[in-house]
Order: sequence, then structure tokens, then C-alpha cells
Amino acid sequence: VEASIPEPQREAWKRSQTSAFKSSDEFEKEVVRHVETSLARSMFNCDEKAAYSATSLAFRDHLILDWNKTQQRQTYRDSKRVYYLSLEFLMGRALDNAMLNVGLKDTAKAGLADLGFRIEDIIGQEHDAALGNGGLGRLAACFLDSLASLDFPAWGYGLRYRYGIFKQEIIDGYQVEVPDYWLDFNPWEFPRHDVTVDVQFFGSVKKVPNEQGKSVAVWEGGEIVVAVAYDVPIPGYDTPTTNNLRLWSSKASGGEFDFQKFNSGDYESSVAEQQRAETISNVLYPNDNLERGKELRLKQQYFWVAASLYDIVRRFKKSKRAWREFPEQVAIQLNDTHPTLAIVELQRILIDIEGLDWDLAWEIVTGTFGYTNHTVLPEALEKWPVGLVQHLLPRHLQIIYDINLFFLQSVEKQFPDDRDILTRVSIIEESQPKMVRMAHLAIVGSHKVNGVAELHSDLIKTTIFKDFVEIYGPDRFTNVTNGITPRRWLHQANPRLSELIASKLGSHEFLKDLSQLNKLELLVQDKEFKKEWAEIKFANKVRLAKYIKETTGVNVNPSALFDVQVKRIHEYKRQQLNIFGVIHRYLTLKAMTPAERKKQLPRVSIFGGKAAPGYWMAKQIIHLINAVGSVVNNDEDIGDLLKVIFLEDYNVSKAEIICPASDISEHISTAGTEASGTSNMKFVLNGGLIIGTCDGANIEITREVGENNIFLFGNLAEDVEDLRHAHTYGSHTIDPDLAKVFEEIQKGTFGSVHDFSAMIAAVKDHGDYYLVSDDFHSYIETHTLVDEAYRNQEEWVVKSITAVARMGFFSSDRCIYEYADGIWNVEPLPRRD
Ligand code: HBZ
Repeated sequence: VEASIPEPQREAWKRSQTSAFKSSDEFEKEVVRHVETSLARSMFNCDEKAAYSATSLAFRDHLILDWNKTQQRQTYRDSKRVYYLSLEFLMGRALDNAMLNVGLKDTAKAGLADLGFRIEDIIGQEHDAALGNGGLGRLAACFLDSLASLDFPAWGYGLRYRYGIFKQEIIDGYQVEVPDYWLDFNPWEFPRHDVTVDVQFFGSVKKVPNEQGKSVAVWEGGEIVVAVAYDVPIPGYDTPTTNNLRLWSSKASGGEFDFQKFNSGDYESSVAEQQRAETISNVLYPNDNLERGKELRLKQQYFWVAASLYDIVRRFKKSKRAWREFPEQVAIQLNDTHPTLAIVELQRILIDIEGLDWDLAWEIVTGTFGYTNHTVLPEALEKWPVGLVQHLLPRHLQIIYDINLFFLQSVEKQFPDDRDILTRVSIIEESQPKMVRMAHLAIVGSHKVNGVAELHSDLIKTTIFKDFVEIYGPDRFTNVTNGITPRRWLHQANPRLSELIASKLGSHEFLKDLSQLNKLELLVQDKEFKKEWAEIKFANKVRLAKYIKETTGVNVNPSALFDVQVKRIHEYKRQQLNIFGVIHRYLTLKAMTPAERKKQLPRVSIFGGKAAPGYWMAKQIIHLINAVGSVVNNDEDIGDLLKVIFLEDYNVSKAEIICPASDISEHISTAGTEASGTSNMKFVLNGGLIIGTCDGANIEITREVGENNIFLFGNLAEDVEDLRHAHTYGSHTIDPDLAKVFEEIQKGTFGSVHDFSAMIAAVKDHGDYYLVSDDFHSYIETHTLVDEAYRNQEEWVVKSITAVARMGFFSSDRCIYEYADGIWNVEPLPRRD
């Protein structure tokens, strides 16, 4: 309040108000101004990088003016806000998105051309913001886009990693990790050096009497690390609403380093403290669906959660409302269990600092939080050793024990004759060492728990969280099937398709209401439309073929069937099944006469994805794919009939080139393991069909697009347990076609027999946990069906159009409405007062 300008001077401010550029002339002026002032360059040394920087700064100015107005309006209205807590935001590039959402891409294109640049080259200069691993992080980014586009008052909170997910290089067929230092120039963030939070670690707890003689806990000692806010504006599509993503960066308290120590000659320890503090936000952990229990990871979690909650509570307190109104003003969504300490931290703030009673505080806490689960894989469920929590966060451990005590007391009352249930649901696992089960804490501390696709939400209710359904009843559990933003994944990635659709539907409204795509079904027999549809797919394949040539040196025929599997490399996602299938195809082709071969349909098998650096088996899978590629791609008998490509360093901006160029994409996880999947949605929305198992969102995609427009294969989730049991206790025979593939590998056809033996042993000798052999036959047969279907291009295009027309459900806008309605109880704000 003290910082605001007094009434009499406000006229002068209003007269001087800045306004954003609208025409290409104004845009050019802004670009030149930024080149000459912000970048201190001139027309004599303005390369594409500088032009990118200046263009971004011009758009940033645009966004931040909208951002200011949005924040003022949201503060003035003081309605309920959503806070999305996620350790990952996989944002990709910002410039193209900003241009499209603001609606000034054509203006910028003309302006840049006038100044001597091609807009695509300028867009291509940007380094991806890659603060995430895979689906979970990208989902957070799609949600931010939808929240802003739908005018919800919403903030994201995350960590400002200095290094995002590593850059992947393929050297001699092996993955090599290179650090992703992306911050040397990032025009999309605003450092807020005045917005800081002191975060405490370690120390001890003592009980002291307060004024009323009641004993209260005081957490003291230990060390302080400072969180500094960096704000990233999130523009909505076709709305002035611009929300905020606040990322925290860590720095040492007491300035850069301890001068006293420095002056007394203890240089090393003064710098060490600074470095220890900065380490917290230094690097993103590169594991997806695996938890390794590292102390630094827990530090990251608490650091981010404590800073975010302090900020949220500070904002709430400005409204001077009563504490019990907190859940009516604040909804906090936990993106997986990574931010679960927020539950404990809010309880701590309310009881230790604000002096509320436990019960009222706990009612506020559970009314505030919602928890989204993204996996049933046991190795991905977070657990922390009690000793580690005790050491790092002594007061939080006490509160966790109290939460658990009250929870178990109520369970005991409910099920007086069942001792086992207490052991099963306890937040503390009585193992050696004892562990804090974060998922249990998240369920107990939230009013809603959701899975991310129907099958997955059913599975969590019947398996890992079954007891909690008994305890709380089914209403605490719900489903919100994932979605993707059509702005980035159709309009931005596939501009020609978006324009074609807009020309037929009469406007771009479908980008705001994706269900309108259904009107395309009326056109499936329109010859001209089908022709254009097919031409666009072909042009996208030509673009990808060019990219493949540039990056791998391999020529691929854009008329071949493009078969794509891009996602993190993981045994449960079964890239090994795909590459075994490719080898089978290769052997089949080799066994043919040249005349027979001539009749075969050419195919390009395209792979991409990163393996977690410590995931040895995933790295072997990458190696095998590359090894197969170097044999097959150079086999003169085969020529164009089969090419095997591994695209290095798959990321968001590459996905934007790859998704529009697939004929078929692979979503082939062992049934019951992939919670949802979201790239399946991206491919279908771009007119590609999919081959998949009955897993995750594939099931709902099938329901929407119809069984004729998708290729399903493999065992069902309900049969997996029995099959695994049979592998271990019965006789386990390997599919004969797969056995031939193994023999070929073991002959050394693809080199490194030793390297690949573990992949084969996993299937043959170690119980084939992921059912590769069980599903192999059905997989191969289904690929034959794909080939047959593709031969009939007429029909294929009809399938492609029909599928796109029926994809409306998978917009992340629909997800956000479901969260807003069923979990957050928030409403959008009107765009203007
Ligand atoms: O979340 C993914 C699921 O595997 C996928 O099925 C789903 O569509 C998507 C969005 O709901 N999960 C992840 O991407 N998980 C992680 O990346 C991850 C990262 C760090 C962890 C654990 C998991 O510690």
C-alpha cells in the first residue's frame, strides 16, 4: 500500500501509460528499440539470435502489460484462486506460443520480413524451457495454457532449475548426457529480487508455554536458505488474461557469502555455504517413474513448498478474512506426491505460527488440497526415511506423527476388529528403516484424489488405495482424464491443418471449444477436402524427412508409412517390443524373393526418447535400436522398405515437428501400467492413427474415435497378474517368432551380443514382467493389419478425418473445467470489469 502513487499524481501516470504494439510498424519499432537499447547492438551486428531476443522482448512487453492488468483485476475481485504445485513444468518454446495466443503472429511475420528475417528461423533460435521429464511436466504446461485461456485466476508454482532435463547425444549408438544450461539468456522470466522467502532446514524443536499457558512448538536453529521469485507470464489464447508461473531460485542467506568468515581467512567455508544453498535449485532430477530417496531431492521439495505456501498465505492474509475462509479462497492442487509436504507445512503454519487449534487447522488443510496420482508402479511411489525427515525437518516429522495418530485412531474406531488395516494404511511404514509414505499422507490430507484416465482411476481404487476407499468412501476418489492444449498441439504444431479446419468450420473457434471438430465428420466424403487433408500430412512428412536427413544423414522416403514411438524410454512402455517387432519385419523381408519384396509396403520406424541416466536397461534398449538401424539402413536388399531412425534429444519443440508427421504411432505399454499417456492424444489430433494396448487413455480414445479407427492389441489389464504368476510358477514358453528374433540378435547380426543379452534374459529367464512375449504375436498381426489398411489410402484418410473429428474430449480445457467443478470449486473471472 505504501508503494502506491498518491491520488493527485495518478493523472500524470495515466497520461504516460505504456501501450503494447498492434501494427507491424509498431512491432518493428519495438524490435529495433530492443536491439539498440536492451541488447546494445545495431543493424550492423544483428544476427538471428539477436533478432530472436529483441522479438521476444517486444512480446514480453506485450505480455507483461496484460499480466499487470490481470493481476490487478484478480486482486481487486479477490475471488478464489487455484495454485498448481508441480516440481516440473515442461514448457518448451515460448515465443511462437506468445505470438499465437496474443493473436499477432502475422503481424510479427510481416514485421520481421521487413527487417530482413524469416519468422521460422527466428522461432527456431529459442532454447526449450525443459524443466520436466515427460508427461507429468508437460501436463502441467498444458494446464497452465488452459487455465489462462479459460480466464481462471490461477498460478503455477515450481522450481527454477539452472539445469533442466539433460540434452541427449547419441554417440556410437549409446546415449550420452550433456548438461542443459538454458539460462544464459531467458527473456521470458522476471526476477523479483524483492520477493523472497527465508526457508529453514535442520535445527530442533522445543516446547514453550504461550501467554495462555498452552505449550507450543518452536522450531529453531538450523540454517536458512533464501528463495527468490522468478515470474513467467502465461498468456491465454484470445483473451487478455495472463496468469503467472512463479519459479523459486535458491540463494544463501546473508548475501553472497559470509564476509566475516571471508575476512577471517575462512574463504572456503564461506563459499561452500553459498554453494550449498544454490545447489538446491541447481538441477532437475532426471528420473521419471522412479524415486531414489536422495536428500537433495527432499530439500528441493521442502524449499519449493515452503516458499510457495508462505507466498499463498501472505496473499490470503492481505484480504483480512477469517482463517476458516481459507479453503473458500484457495485451492491447491498437488501434481503427484512431490509437493505433499505442503499439507504438513500448512498445518504447521496454522498451529505453530497462527495459533489455531489442531482440528480447525486440519479442516482448513483438507479443504484446501487436492492430490493427483500419476502412477501405480510401486518403484515410483515416494517414500522417505523417517530419519532423514527427522534430521531435515524435525517439526514436520512431529506433525506427520500427529496426523498419523489421529488418522489411525479414527480407522481403529471404524474397523475395531481389523489390526492389519492399520499397518497397511499407516502413513509410517514399519520397515527397516521406517519410511514416510507420501501417497498416504497426500490422501489423508486432501479432500479429493484423482487419477488421470478412467482405467487408472479405477485401478488406484481397487489396488494401491483400496483400503482408503473403504475408510473414506468412494467420494474422495475421482477421475479426470488427461488432455492436451489444442493451441500448441494443433494450431502451433500443424498450422496448415489448423487453417484447413478453420476454413471448413468458418472460424478458429474450435481452438477454444474442441468439441466443434465433430462438424468435420460431415466432410469425410468431400473429395477436395480429403485431398487437402492428405497433402498436409504428406507435407508434414516431407518436413520430418528433411529433419531426419539433416540430423541423422539417413534418407527416408516420405511416401513410406511413418511409424513413430517417441516418449521416455522405459521397460513398461515397451520400446523393446517395438524394436523386436522391427527385427521380425526385417527378417521377414530378408527371407523374401526380390519379386515378393517389391509388393511390400515401405516403412520408416522412428524412435525418440531419453533414458534416465541411471537406468541401465533403458540405455540398452536405445543401443539396440541404433544397432538395428545401422544394419537395416545399410542393407541393399532392403532399401526403402525399412528404415530405423533414432531421433536424438526428443523434447517439446521436436514433438511439434514429429506429431504432425506420423501415420501411425505406438502406445504399447503393458496393460495397466501407463496411467494415461498424452502423446497418444497429440498424434490422433494431428491425423495420425495409433496402435496401442488397452491401457490408460487409449481406452477412452477408442471409445471416442471408434474401434475401426484405432489398432488395439494385446492382453488386458485384468489378465496381467495371472500371466505374471504363470510365468513364475508355470512353464514359460517364448513366442516362436520372438524366439527367432532373439536367435538373430544372439548370432551377432546387430553387434554387441553381450550388451543385448540382458534384454533377452528379462523375457526368457526372468519372468517377462512386462509380457513382451505374451503380446508379441498379437502385436505382429496387428501391424499386418496396419499395412493392409494403409494400402487403401482413400479409406485411411477417412479414418484419419473421423478420428480427428471425434477428439474434442481430449482438450485440456475440458480437464480444467472438470477440476474447477469437481475439485477446486472455482469460477473463471470476467475478462473486463
Ligand atoms: O504422467 C506420467 C504418466 O506416466 C503418464 O501415463 C501420464 O499421462 C502423465 C500425465 O498424467 N508420469 C510422469 O511423467 N511421471 C514423471 O515424469 C515423474 C517424474 C518424477 C518422479 C516420478 C514421476 O519422481
